[in-house]
Amino acid sequence: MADNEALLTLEGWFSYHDFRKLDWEKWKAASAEERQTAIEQLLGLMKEWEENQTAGKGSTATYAMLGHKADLGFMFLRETMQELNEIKTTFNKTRFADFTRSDYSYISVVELSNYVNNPGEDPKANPHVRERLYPNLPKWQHLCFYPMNKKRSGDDNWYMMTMEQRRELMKAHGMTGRKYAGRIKQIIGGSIGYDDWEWGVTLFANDPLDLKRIVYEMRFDEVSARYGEFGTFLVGNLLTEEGVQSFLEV
Ligand code: 76R
Repeated sequence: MADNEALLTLEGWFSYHDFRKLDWEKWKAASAEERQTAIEQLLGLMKEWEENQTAGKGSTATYAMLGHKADLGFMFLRETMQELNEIKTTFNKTRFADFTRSDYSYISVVELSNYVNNPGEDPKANPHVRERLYPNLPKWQHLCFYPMNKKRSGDDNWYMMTMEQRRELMKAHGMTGRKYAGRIKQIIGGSIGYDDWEWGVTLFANDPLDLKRIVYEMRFDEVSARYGEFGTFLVGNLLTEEGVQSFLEV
């Protein structure tokens, strides 16, 4: 048992965000037949990802990303890191992958921290906890992803505070979060040891303004105002299997 209570995190599925750019010039120069083969291979993969989700062994989200940072955004949740790498390799072996470049990716593991818990119960036996550790990613209209740290600078050092102080701040954070119940679904991936930031935050919403509202409102919570440091933000629109054909039609 860890001496440091903060280390008593719960981990669920491993997570891989893959943000890809499409080489439109190359895509448009390809023959219609080549493009169709590539599209079918992509749709084939999407079907496999769907089957994996139906089998309860993971979950996948596919989004068309806005702006210059990426064209496609995939979020994969799987039981092992091996599977995450197989997904990457299988993807890269398709014809479709030849038209894309992975421009940004993020590795983490779905995490629940130990700031709010019910002492005495086996957390993994609780269906609500399991739902959060092994979430079915919702097919909501928008996804937002950004990485973040908790500050370690001068007097504002998250890691030098007591568990009680951190618990207090996280409680207030949770209260703000709860106001968005049913409108925002958030997945927190712990990425210490795996990637360049400490957490990867994924938010899903049907109303894109809810993404802006929650992130803005949280900026006023002490834990974000004082200790939050944020990386690059990406936002996307849901890309369904039906949407793929028209997205890629030239
Ligand atoms: O799990 C819980 O519901 C308990 C409360 C809770 C914890 C412990 C909680 C609730 N979060 C927790 C942990 Mn969160 N969260 C973020 C962001 O942009 C920003 O300022 C922050 C980015 C959002 C938008 C968000 C949403 N949360 C964390 C952690 C780990 C911290 C650590 O361990 O030190 C991070 C980095 C983080 C960041 N959070 C909620 C939400 C929402 C919507 C909720 C309410 C969930 C619910 O009640 O269903």
